Amino acid sequence: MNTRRTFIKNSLALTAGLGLTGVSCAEEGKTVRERSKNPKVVSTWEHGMPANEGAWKVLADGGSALDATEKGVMVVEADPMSTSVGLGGLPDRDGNVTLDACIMDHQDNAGSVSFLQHIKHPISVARKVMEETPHVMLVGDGALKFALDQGFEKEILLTEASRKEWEKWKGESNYMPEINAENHDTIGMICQDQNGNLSGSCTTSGAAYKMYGRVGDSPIIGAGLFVDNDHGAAVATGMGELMLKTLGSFLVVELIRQGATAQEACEAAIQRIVDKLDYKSFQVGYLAMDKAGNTGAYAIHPGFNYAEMVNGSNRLIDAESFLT
Ligand code: SD4
Repeated sequence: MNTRRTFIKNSLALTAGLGLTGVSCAEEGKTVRERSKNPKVVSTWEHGMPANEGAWKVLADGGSALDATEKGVMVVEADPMSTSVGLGGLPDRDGNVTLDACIMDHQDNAGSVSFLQHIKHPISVARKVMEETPHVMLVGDGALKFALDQGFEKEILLTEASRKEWEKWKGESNYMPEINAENHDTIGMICQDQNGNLSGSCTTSGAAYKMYGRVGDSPIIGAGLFVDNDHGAAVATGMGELMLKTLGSFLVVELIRQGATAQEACEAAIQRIVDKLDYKSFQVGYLAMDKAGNTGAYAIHPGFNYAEMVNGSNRLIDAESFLT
């Protein structure tokens, strides 16, 4: 029987498994963390640096974590030089740029779009899905129709540079996603505002040269992003199939909820992949923040980094990894 008593017992077993000792507990198995009210933003990869600056403008003005996390990743979506997100994203194997994005606020609201074409800011469409529809997720033509109805403009997202890369790829047509491709992959961002609220966003053009219709982890709530304002938030980057099979971002936040630090939770979620899946040829990176503003990050391979901005100061930090 699945009783609360069983749950607490399981939580304690998990907590013990993580080696969590010496934490203060208001209730068995629960770590007590004070909510931080010092705004903070973290986001994946080097392109997180300009994205954080975008988010910071909102946070420094006393804006919400939700507005900040949308505005922050929009900087990268609009950058044609970033070939893994929005405009200029590398296409699928048939030459279509198809985008995935999701957003989650501090009240457990979520919105997502997937397999969306022709719209430069999928994150803003995801937010509209969250705020203007009774649904969480719209895909493909339905997502495009909704975006156009909402006043978004149809644009050509395949840049000349990305088209040339695709033409080159077609020579061999070998689908083998690169580890840490150009050091910018999906952008995932977590913001905390002056009220201590957490929100997160995740946006990508997905794996370059994927099959037409392929959807990764990034638009899937719990895989590419999860926010639980009472405990913490997590985002993922890398080979989406691995996060989908382990529901990685949810797992990270759930472990934080059960008492792990953000760092321990990211490490445990990578360990889950290592224990169960063929991981050696693929990169996955998790980035997490708990409600006290503590961050954690961990990857399978070296090379994953993230940008952290607090008190107006932005810096790039190398994450640790399972393989060295
Ligand atoms: C995805 N996590 O769609 C994203 C980005 C990616 O290789 O594919 N990177 O899986």
